[in-house]
Amino acid sequence: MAAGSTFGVGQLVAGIVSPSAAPLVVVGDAVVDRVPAWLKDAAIRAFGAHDKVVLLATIAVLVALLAALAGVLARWRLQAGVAVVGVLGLVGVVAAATRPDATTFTPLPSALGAAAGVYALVVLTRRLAPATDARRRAVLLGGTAAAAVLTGGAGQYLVSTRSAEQSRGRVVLPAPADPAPALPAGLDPADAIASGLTVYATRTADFYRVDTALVVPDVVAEDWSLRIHGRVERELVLDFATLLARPLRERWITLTCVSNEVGGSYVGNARWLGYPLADLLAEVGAGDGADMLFATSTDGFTLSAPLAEATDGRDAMLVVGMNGEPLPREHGFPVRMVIPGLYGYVSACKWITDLEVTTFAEKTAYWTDRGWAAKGPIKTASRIDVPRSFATVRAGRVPVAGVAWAQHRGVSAVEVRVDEGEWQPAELLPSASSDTWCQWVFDWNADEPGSHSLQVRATDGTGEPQTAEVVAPVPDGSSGYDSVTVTVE
Ligand SMILES: Nc1nc2c(c(=O)[nH]1)N[C@H]1C(S)=C(S)[C@@H](COP(=O)(O)O)O[C@H]1N2
Ligand SMILES: [Mo]
Repeated sequence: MAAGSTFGVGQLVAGIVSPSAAPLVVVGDAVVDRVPAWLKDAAIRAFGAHDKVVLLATIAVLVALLAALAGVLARWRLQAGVAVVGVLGLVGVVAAATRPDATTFTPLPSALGAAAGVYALVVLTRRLAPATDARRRAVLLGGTAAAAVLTGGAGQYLVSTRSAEQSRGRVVLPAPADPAPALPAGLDPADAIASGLTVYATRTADFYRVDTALVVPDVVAEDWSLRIHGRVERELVLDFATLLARPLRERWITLTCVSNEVGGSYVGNARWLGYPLADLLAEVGAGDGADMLFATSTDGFTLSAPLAEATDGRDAMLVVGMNGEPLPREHGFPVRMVIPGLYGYVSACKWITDLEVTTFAEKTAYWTDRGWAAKGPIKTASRIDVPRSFATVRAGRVPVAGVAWAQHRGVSAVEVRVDEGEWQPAELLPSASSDTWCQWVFDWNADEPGSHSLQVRATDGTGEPQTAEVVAPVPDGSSGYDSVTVTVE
């Protein structure tokens, strides 16, 4: 009963403080962070997507056993029982205080929950002397249980209204002060799309997702804030309402992952609504020898973005909207970064909560510590979508089509060659800006039956052709020509 009170009160306080501060959740997260990699891998192998549920259930069973022990001990010596509940509370408090996103309030649910547990244990032990009559016993135990269920239920209700999904439902994005340009005519030619060409504007539901988060971070917009500090003249703490009240800019920008293989699908184009990073950095007086923005997300992920690219006039933004809607949770709700021209791992911090103006000499970020380059400009790339590799096509005119990107430099030409022959120009379709990919189409006169290879290459806006050098994604992005093999009948 005392343990029940602990969780009831803990949940209620978590409902007020923050859902992720609930005692069971902080302990679970702390365990996930501390278990050795081999055990983590074994758990994922054994339980798959249920690993988190199994972990929480295991902790709950352990706590229930310890609670029973505390109850038995308390009958013998009250202090011994109190000590067990106290130690449990302390474990919760320490776990809470050491979360990467901990605030002064994070340990509160565990601390107040433990206090309630100790109080219940003391009162129940004193009043439930062996001679207590059955009615009085029932009233005391029933009352404690009801109080635990009521506080826990109220806490659960508060937690649900404070979940990120509910918070997202409450967000009303303002109209952009500086809207995205209308898309040019001639995109998405119907016949090429029908045969498999990627659409220019990626649907949000189809947008690739890459991150290190085991579970999507649950960030409530009303609780969110971003601290901008480091080599600045004045620190700034920005909350969500203040950010939305600023004049926002909307732009089409194509995101690409550094781990995208040649011909791969970790690339997508969306309409992002946000506030210019350059304006924010000017406001705080960023400088003092800084050359890097060190961004941290609520779940502890970090990235290093070169300051030069964030402030050179391109549409580097603190983003709140994607395709006319609040950011989806898995794409960083409530706020993420986007910098055109840089791979996501050095520019697109989701669930961002801290931005330090610093130097590459002073700090290294998550992926750099794991062998990836500290800076990640996007390499010029092109991809063949149609025909699919190993397709069989009828002899005659065969439509070939795909996409090409060289964000911020733009794509000036796309060429196709058949069986490593002469490069022939493809038709480049228009795009919103040099910060997005563009579609291309090529009419192949396939008159020779048999197996043929098709290759593509793009030239960027500076006139530099895409490199033929075949390299794997590690450490700074893949390169080489995309190719497909088709059979002409
Ligand atoms: N917090 C956080 N932000 C992150 C990452 C991450 O693991 N955690 N991954 C980055 C990488 S590698 C890429 S490619 C982009 C992908 O953004 P998307 O999932 O919205 O497509 O997010 C970037 N931002
Ligand atoms: Mo990435």
